[in-house]
Amino acid sequence: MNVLITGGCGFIGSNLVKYIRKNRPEWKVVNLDKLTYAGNLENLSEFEGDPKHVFVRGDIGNPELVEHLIAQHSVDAIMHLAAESHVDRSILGPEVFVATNVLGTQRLLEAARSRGIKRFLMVSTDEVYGSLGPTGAFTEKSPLQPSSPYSASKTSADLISLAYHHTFGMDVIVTRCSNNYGRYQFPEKLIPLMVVNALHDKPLPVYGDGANVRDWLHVEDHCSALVTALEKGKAGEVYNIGGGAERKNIEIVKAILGLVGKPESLIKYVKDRPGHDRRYAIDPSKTKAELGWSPAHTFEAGLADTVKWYVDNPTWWERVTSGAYRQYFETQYRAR
Ligand code: NAD
Ligand code: TDX
Repeated sequence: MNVLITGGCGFIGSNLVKYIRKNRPEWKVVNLDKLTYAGNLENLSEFEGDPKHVFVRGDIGNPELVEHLIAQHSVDAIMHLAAESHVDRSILGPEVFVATNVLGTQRLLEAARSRGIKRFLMVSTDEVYGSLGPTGAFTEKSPLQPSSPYSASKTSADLISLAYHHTFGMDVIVTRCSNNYGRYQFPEKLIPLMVVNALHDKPLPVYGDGANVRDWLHVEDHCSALVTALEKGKAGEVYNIGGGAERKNIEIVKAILGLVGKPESLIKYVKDRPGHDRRYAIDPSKTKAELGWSPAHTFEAGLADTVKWYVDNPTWWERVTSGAYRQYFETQYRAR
């Protein structure tokens, strides 16, 4: 199997490349990534010189490049992860979210269609469903009610992908996953931001009353679900992916402080995120029943392992926060 992964240098993408190289060593991975601020090729430095990992810097919205890569590497399937992914950034500047997540996805689909790609896996999000009240969980049949420019752009990408199945008969699968956590997450998202701030004795900014709920999934469990969906999913179907670990933000922030041994006086309640979704909870029973997938990590153990990784790897996040990680592509990769 030759698989084109888009966004393979981001948080989930780099974990997915590692997961595939380890668990599907016979697969060839072509990693197409634009290396925006969120793309870090250094995450994959262990694969320098590995013929089964081909990195190409480029834009998903460049059909000539995508078509060329599909032909050159006899690509069988596409796993589409590239996106602008941060809700707060989408509030500050929505345009790039539409350009990449909506138009970029449509152009990628079109390039895939023109080259007869056998399977297209669209990595969507639980945020397409909008916000829940205190009870219940999203199923694949829940109405789509996105709130932020980010989630509206992901909903558009999700639906245009399904339209390529219904209209053109393309073999498309959509996965909708809950909040991921784990190694290599950019320190703008809740968990790594709080760890890094706590280690610097800086305030931990909690939006609103801190009682918003997210449903957490270890990134490695997401990767195993994506590979399972690619292998066993049915064309035109949507699969929810979640870890059954609902937590209030404030509970997570306090747990992180406990793990790094810092005082709760660092917590600072700040102005709420505009349009802040109150609660997400995913019902993954269809995915479990039809694909035979289940998560391997518990939240408490996974969080402790993740926090330890950030504590043990200050060089990784210092290079990310200082911007030094950008030099890696120039010196290690482009030079060759
Ligand atoms: P990320 O921001 O860490 O990584 C995104 C990657 O996409 C980066 O490497 C970036 O350089 C690349 N990219 C951006 N624009 C590009 C373009 N035009 N062409 C090529 N590459 C481009 O994101 P993530 O957290 O790893 O999320 C990956 C995917 O999973 C996204 O589609 C996101 O919507 C989805 N998702 C994320 C979560 C989560 O909790 N992080 C949950 C559910 C779904
Ligand atoms: O500084 C902060 N303070 C805070 O209280 C940050 C960065 C976040 N929060 C809150 C907002 C959310 O309720 O924590 C929660 C999680 O925030 P994020 O890490 O920004 O994630 P979220 O907005 O839930 O979106 C994530 O999950 C779904 C990913 O970023 C998306 O890409 C994915 O689709």
